[in-house]
Amino acid sequence: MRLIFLAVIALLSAPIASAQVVRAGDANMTQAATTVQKTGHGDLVHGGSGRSATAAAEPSETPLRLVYDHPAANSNDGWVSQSLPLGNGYMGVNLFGGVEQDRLQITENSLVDAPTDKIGGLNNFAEVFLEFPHTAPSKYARDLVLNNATAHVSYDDAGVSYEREYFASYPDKVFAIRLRASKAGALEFTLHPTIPYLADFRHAKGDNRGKHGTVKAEGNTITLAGTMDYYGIKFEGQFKVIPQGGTLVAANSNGGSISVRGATSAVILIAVGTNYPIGNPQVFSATDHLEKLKGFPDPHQKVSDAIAAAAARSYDDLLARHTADYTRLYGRVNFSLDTPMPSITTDKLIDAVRSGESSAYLDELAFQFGRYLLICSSRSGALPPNLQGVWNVYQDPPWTAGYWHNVNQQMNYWLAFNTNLPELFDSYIDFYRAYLPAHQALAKKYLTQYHPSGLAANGDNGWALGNSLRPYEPSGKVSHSGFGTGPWTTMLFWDDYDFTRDKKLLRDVVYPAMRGQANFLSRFVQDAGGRLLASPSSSPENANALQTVGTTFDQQMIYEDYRDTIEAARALGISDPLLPVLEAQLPKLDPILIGDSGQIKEYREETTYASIGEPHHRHMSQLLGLYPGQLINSTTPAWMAAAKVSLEGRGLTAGTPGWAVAQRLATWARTGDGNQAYTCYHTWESNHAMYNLWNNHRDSTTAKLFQVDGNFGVTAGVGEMLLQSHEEVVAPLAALPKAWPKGSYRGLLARGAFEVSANWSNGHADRFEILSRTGGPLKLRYPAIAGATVRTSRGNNVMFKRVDNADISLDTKAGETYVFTAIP
Ligand code: FUC
Repeated sequence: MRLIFLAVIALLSAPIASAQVVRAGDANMTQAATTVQKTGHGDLVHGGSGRSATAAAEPSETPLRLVYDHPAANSNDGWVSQSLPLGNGYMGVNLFGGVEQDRLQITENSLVDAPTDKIGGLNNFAEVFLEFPHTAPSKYARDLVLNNATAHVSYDDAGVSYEREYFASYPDKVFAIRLRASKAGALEFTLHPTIPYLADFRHAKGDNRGKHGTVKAEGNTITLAGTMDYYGIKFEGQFKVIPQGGTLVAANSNGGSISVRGATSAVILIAVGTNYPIGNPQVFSATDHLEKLKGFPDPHQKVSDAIAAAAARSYDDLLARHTADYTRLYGRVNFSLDTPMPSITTDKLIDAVRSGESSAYLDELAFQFGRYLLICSSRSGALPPNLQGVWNVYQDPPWTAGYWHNVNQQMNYWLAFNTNLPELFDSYIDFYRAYLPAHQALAKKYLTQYHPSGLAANGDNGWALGNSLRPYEPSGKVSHSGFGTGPWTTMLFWDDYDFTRDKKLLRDVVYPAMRGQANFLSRFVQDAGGRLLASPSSSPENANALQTVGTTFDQQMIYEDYRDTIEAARALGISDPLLPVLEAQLPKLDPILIGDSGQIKEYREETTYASIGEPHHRHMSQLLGLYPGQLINSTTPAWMAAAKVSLEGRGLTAGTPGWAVAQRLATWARTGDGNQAYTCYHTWESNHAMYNLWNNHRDSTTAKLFQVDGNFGVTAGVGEMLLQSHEEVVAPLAALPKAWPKGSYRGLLARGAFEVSANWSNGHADRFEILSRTGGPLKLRYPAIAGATVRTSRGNNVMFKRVDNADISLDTKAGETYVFTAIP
């Protein structure tokens, strides 16, 4: 058994095959596309040819593992910086991997305590302990394999090899653990799940914050169940133990536990749930906290069903189903810098980078780790990832582990599109569907408060979004952020369409969301000498939350929403009485002003750079038109030059949070400066990557704070270095740094639904392959690309139009791959 285990690891660590890029006419790709169309998407909320048709994992995939030679410490520091996160959207699990005592901490994103700004919020669902009679381990190893989302612990004790494998299955809604001993009958352990933070607690306002529950073992199953009082949440977890050989004893002396003796292997299955109804507006619309969950079924049935269905399958079958589901997403993109896996453990690798070295392997690993975390935390049928994804150990997590919309939540999804995981945005779409009615009511409330003359005669005022959303509470306006938070959010919806060209999604979801924002905003902006300005307006968190009019943040986000809404209506061929309003307002938004330092002003009242606000502030909301927006680009050279002045001004100073380093990375990439972008990446790796690669919000190793946005943000930013597609131009390797002279990638996604692969050496492209998922015109930009050879995957010559030496255009057919070689 040990041999099998080692063989699997050895396979994953096999040297990378030199040709990383999908060969022309890749069978996998075409086949996968057909399968998806035939099966009609199953779990997706919508179909359409562009959204998820893509290749399965390739054998030549870069093997990526986080590897350690010791367990995570059983402490807060251990949880934050050493435990390994797994998840299937429904639950997150932090794995410690101890020898005498393994600890698995479970999170379920709807288990929420009474919210206030700083306390309450997401709660810790369960602390699970596995105890072993092992005291003298040798050859200890712990890893997380990103290629198939499995984790492992192995060691020898008293001449026997022990190994555990862990994974979180989305299709089967369970977390699975398999324990094995190399000697028959040598496996012995006790499973002991507990409920953390059980207490009666009276909140300052008098609200009851109690949490009650019991853990009972019966037969081979332990049931952990209880209530969290404030919202009347019912929660349940079931733990089923299936040993091979030996005896099993359930006990209830000190909470429920199950002990196994004399077995050779065992499987543990875990399912969890609450009575939170995904996608149901009642949780937001009901104003009384105890009305929010009223009428929704106790989780007992769904948790029992999940456990029973999973237990009816073999472990190998569960693993195969998990792997197929996971690799269908993860395997779409490969990124290789042609570097071997280092022989040192991941914590030592990070130490080396902290001491100034650079590591191409860590560059690959951190990029794919963001994609891994999104697959673990953003699945249709569950809540979207919050500030901590789907991982929380605390009773009072930082900022309640809520959904913060003045940068954090948007950043959570930037990578979904350019790194080819668009359907993972579905969990946010479900969330939006649920919160929409409450936010339509807010649009009316804010218009009534600020601009009653803007109220719609027919009652349709669109929807307004503030900053902080929680699973049970709609957002309200806060003084430090303007209503640009809403259109910044619908930018994600537009990108979902623009990257996939899924017309059904555009019609059913994207257009109504964008239009609803535009409708509200068109009633909210006020005439000021011929200009239309948001009033009141503030630029997120800078200048002590100065409330003014027409900040660049609000004006740019409103501009982008109007422009994209108009384009969406055109793509749908629909007429809408709102469109002439938007067309008339758009030119009056005046979204960009250049100041006395040559900078993009953040405030209209600003003179020189940062004459208002902090020069090095973490937020740089005046640059959102450069990234993730598209207003500032190479066709607006004066604005681009001004954006660079502001970006230089913001700098990368000590104390910049992890997410803000990630935003600087992606924004520098949009200027085309790969070296500056890489400097940001390296800064993030050395100051913000913890030993488990989680993003440290702070740049201090003594006061660490996990926030997932920075993980997602660096992945999106690296994606922008490798491929850009704003300006309606596909531009591979648009910000390639000197640090990456040679490499390849496969399967990144560009607007227009193009899947792009590239190989380069000596800093110069050797080959591009571009799969057109939905057909249509392709404009391609790369230096001297007009001199390249262009063929279809079947080797037929392709005619293209030369715009200039670096720009060509061609018409593409859906499903065809175009191969560009001999690039001068
Ligand atoms: C915003 C940021 C902070 C933090 C918080 C959750 O307030 O400015 O840095 O990320 O959200």
